[in-house]
Amino acid sequence: MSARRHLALAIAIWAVLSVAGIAAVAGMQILPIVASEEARVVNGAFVLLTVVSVPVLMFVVVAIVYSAIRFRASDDDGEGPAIHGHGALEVGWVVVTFAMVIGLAAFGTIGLLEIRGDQRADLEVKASATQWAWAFEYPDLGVASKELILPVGRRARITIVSDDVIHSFSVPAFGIKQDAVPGRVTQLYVTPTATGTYGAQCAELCGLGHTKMVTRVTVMEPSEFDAWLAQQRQQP
Ligand SMILES: [Cu+2]
Repeated sequence: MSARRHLALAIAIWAVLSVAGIAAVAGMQILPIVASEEARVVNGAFVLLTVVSVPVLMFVVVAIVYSAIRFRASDDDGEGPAIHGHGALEVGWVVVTFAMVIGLAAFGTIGLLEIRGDQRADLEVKASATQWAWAFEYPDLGVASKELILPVGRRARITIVSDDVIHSFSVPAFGIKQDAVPGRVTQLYVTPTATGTYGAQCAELCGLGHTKMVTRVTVMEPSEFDAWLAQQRQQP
């Protein structure tokens, strides 16, 4: 078989495996739980990275396996002919990888703007981190809570502060994580899309009690949220 036919066959195998691999992962939910607008964007980024990496993986696998099978030498341990530069291959390599990196950076920027670009919020929440607990306040509503309660479909701005060391507020189901830095105020936005109870945890090693620095996030219907607020206000 000529070199050209080997190349054509290898490209055909690569194309078939790439299309099959992309079909298997496209539209997949990679995050275990997607319970916010932000998590949907983050999941989309994971899916795109996986889709883009399939042809790259198949390129490496097909090149190695095809070469190992078709060009193996059973009784010859000499080195093959030396290969010198290949202009078109080198230019193609640089152009394709450059386009992939710039394309992914552009996609990531659009996703980041979708998550954090809009500064508007329907609800203000202040999250305070201390060794080793979270506390939440709703400054406009005059309510405080040990757990985070949010109404579904409303965009909340969570302002995060720390009194002692660096912590990190992370809600995997919402696809969000933000450091709590002493002396600094950090923020994140979340728009829950599904009612339910989710876990929140500190995601920055902050001392002996770090692993116990967990709390719950409950997403309610707006009417239930209003009832919860009224109930909290009645408590002394
Ligand atoms: Cu911690």
